[in-house]
Amino acid sequence: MKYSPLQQQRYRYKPKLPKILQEEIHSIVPVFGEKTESETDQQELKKIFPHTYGKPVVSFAQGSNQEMSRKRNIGAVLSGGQAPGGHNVISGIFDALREANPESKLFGFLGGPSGILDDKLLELTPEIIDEYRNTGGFDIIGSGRTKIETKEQYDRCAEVCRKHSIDSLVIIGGDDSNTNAALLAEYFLQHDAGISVIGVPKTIDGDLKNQYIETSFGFDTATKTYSELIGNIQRDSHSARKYWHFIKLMGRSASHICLECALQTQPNIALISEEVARKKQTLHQIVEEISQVIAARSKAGKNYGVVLVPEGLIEFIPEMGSLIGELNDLLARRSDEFAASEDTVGWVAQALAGDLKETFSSLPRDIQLQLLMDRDPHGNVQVSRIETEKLLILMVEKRLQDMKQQGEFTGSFSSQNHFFGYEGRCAFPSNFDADYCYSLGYNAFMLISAGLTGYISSVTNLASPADEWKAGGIPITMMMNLEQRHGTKKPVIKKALVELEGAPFATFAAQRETWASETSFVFPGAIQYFGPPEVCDQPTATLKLEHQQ
Ligand code: FBP
Repeated sequence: MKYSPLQQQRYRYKPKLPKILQEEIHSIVPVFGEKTESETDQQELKKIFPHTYGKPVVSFAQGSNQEMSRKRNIGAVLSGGQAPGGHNVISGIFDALREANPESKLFGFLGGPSGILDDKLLELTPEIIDEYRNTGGFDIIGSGRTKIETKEQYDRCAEVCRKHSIDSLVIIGGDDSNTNAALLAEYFLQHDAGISVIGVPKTIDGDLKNQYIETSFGFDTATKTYSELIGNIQRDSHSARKYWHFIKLMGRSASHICLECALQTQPNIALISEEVARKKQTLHQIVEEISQVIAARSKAGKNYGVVLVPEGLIEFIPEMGSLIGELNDLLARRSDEFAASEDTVGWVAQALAGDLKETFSSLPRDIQLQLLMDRDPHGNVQVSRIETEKLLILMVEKRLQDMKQQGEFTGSFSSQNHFFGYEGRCAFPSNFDADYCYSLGYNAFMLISAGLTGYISSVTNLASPADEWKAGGIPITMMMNLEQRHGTKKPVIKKALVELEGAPFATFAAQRETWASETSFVFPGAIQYFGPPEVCDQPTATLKLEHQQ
């Protein structure tokens, strides 16, 4: 294997830990706080989680801890989409585990949660761990989107863990994976399996967050990577002055990524799905707003600009959301007929009725086909595969032609489309993510050694230097509510969408008119790993603004 000079340097980087976790590991004890409650549905959740609901918040303090030395075997699983820093979560668990007892072992289940069910695992040795420290990607053990949610699957997990004497599982995933981690923890307790389950908050989307999970890991690096690329495109656009760039940014549902990138780069337009939903904006209204900005800039001689489009937008536009909901249902209900049809678009168009039929039929054929592509394991349409940015370009082009005929637009409109998603998910983690992930992993071990299960690793006070971060954990049930899924009410972790009353959105909203008419582009440049802290160790604008609130 040939290592780039950067990779060789990153191997030498020593991630920072919160002060308390810098203590000799046998001198750290858990401190239990108040009992917890979920925000809503307390009684129902108590019934679903009789053993794990209401447990206290935990933090750590100095004290002698003999329990720490117990020999343990831990299994780690990476679940869902890649996010920069996953390897550091694993190295954090490994280092803590070995410091506590050099005979303890860490196993990695291969290819995500299915690795447990298929009994595919790898013992992670110091040599393997060292090869992945501070690097991006999940390739140390791979990831996957298999859901573990049935009684048979839970029993199989227990059987495989017992076979390898694994006493604890660390599930590194997003809201769905952590929901399933909580259900598994409860099941293991109910059935005396003797296996604890700890979650770690992962997702570049940034939508797994609350008071105790200030950000999910990977969001920092991914948004800095996209912002670098957006900044570069803005500079190109400002130099050539001939293109409008429409850039779709990843984020399955929430617009946190788009908002953070807008705060970092100050584009002419950034759409925020949550605002579109709140204002019940139609696709035509969105197109009208974009076209008006283009026409106004054109009058000032500026036939160029940048528009940021969040990946999840399509589902937040009311008529498109209804259409997608109906398509999800239709394709699940009449899957055989759909599969047998030669003209899938035609079959769907005749199966829809009223406004939904009209909306579907008005879309370009490529978009119609993209809306019909395979659903993910949760039954959701795969928004990363829908070319919303191209749809907007086509509609804006058409609207500008109409405006031209009416003399409302006299300039030119040439466009380029981009999608930034996979470019950011496996980047070398920023110093922030390298430190945060290592701390989350190290801390996950601390929760295991405190005898806890059904908890998620929590590292807070993240807008301050790492030394001042606080380590602890909260029961996953605390973050849950009941939601309607496939006709039944299910316990799930509430997805954190962009808060329109929050400081990040307010800061953006206060400046966007200026950004639209003037050219206020900011060029953040590439992530820096070595150099002054004000360049290398800054958290996201979202985190900073949320901490100022
Ligand atoms: P997670 O929620 O699993 O972290 O993944 C989020 C995400 O990166 C979304 O932003 C995107 O829509 C999706 O994964 C893409 O999934 P895939 O990698 O399967 O194409």
